[in-house]
Amino acid sequence: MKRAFSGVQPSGVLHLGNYFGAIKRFTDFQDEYDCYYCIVDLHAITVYQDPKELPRLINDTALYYLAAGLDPEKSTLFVQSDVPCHAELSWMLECVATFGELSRMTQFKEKSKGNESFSSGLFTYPVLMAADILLYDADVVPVGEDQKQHVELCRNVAQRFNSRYGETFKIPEAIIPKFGARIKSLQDPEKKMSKSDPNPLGYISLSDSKDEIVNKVRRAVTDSGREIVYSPEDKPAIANLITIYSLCTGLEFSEIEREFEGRGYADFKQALADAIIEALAPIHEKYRRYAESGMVATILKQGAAKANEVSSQVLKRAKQRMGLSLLADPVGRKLR
Ligand code: AQP
Repeated sequence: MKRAFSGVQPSGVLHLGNYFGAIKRFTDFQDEYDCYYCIVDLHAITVYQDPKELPRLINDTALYYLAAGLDPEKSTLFVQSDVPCHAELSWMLECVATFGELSRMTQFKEKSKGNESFSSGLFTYPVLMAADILLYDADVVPVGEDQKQHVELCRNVAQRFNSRYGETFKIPEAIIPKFGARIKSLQDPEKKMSKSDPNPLGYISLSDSKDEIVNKVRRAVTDSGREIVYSPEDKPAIANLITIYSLCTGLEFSEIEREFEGRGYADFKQALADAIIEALAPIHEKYRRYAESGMVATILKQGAAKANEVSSQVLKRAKQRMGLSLLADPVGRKLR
C-alpha cells in the first residue's frame, strides 16, 4: 500500500479552509493509502503558544480529525512531539537545505513581515516539515495550496540528500484539491482564511455556533454589483463565497449561479449560512461523541507507538548514509 502523510498545526481552532483544504480530504485517502496524520505541535511553537492552552488545542485538533471522519483503525494519528525522530532528522536536513532556498519561502516572508524578532524556527519550519514527510516514506502529501511550495522544498532537499549520500528518501508528491485549496478570508479575499487571523470575522471555525456562522457570513465583505457570478478576477469576495457554498452543497458553480439569478447578496448569504450550518452539524455531533468517549489519549498513544516504529527505521537509514552514529549501523561496520 502506498503511504500518505499530512499534518495540521494546533495553533487555534480549525476553520473551513483547514477542513475543505485538508482534513476532510484526509479521510478520502484512508482506503487507498497507509495514512499517517500528525498534529504538528513543534510547528505551532514557531510562534508563541500559551503552554496552558496548547494541550487543549492539541486535544481539540485530534478531536476534529476524528470528527471529520478519520478512522483510527485505518489511519495512524499522532502528535509530532511524541516522536523524537522528527526533530532529529530536521537538524540533519537543515545541514542539507540552503539559507537561500529557505529565504524564498512565501509563508516565512508573510509571517515575518513587520516583525523584527521572529524565531529562527519560523525560518527553518519547512525543513521540519520535510523531515515529517520523509520519515514515513510518504508517496503523497494531501495539503492546501499554501503548502505546495514547502512540499516542493521537501522534494528538492530529499533529492539533494539522495544524490550526495546515496538513495535514502522516497520523493513525495503534493496532492492539492481542484477546489477549496485556498479558501480566502471573509474580510479580505486577497488573504487566505487563517486560524491566527486576529480578526475572528475573517474565518469560520469548525466550533462556531449557528449564530456566529450567520453573523460572520452576513458581515462577510462582498464586491460591487449584486449578481451572484463566479468571477475570481472581477468579484473575488463573491467567488470565495460561491466556492464555500459549492463545497458545502456539492453544487457546481453554474448551478449556483442559476439558483441565485436575479436574487441579491442578502438571499445568497442566508443560503450560504444555512449550507455551512448543515455541513458542520455532523462534525459537531461526532466531535461531541469523541470528546465524551475519552478515547483520544489512547488513540494518540497507539499512533505515537506506530509512528516511532516506522520513523526510527528511516532515521537510522539516513544516519547511516550520512556516516553518523556508530550505533546506527546494526552490524557495527565502523567499530572494526
Ligand atoms: N485557507 C485555507 N484554504 C485551504 N486550505 C488551507 N489550509 C490552511 N489554510 C487553508 C490547509 O490546512 C492544512 C493545515 O494547515 P496548518 O494548520 O498546518 O497551517 P497553515 O497552512 O498555516 O494554516 P492556518 O490556518 O493559516 O494556520 P496559522 O494561522 O496558524 O498559520 C494545510 O494542508 C493547509 O494547506
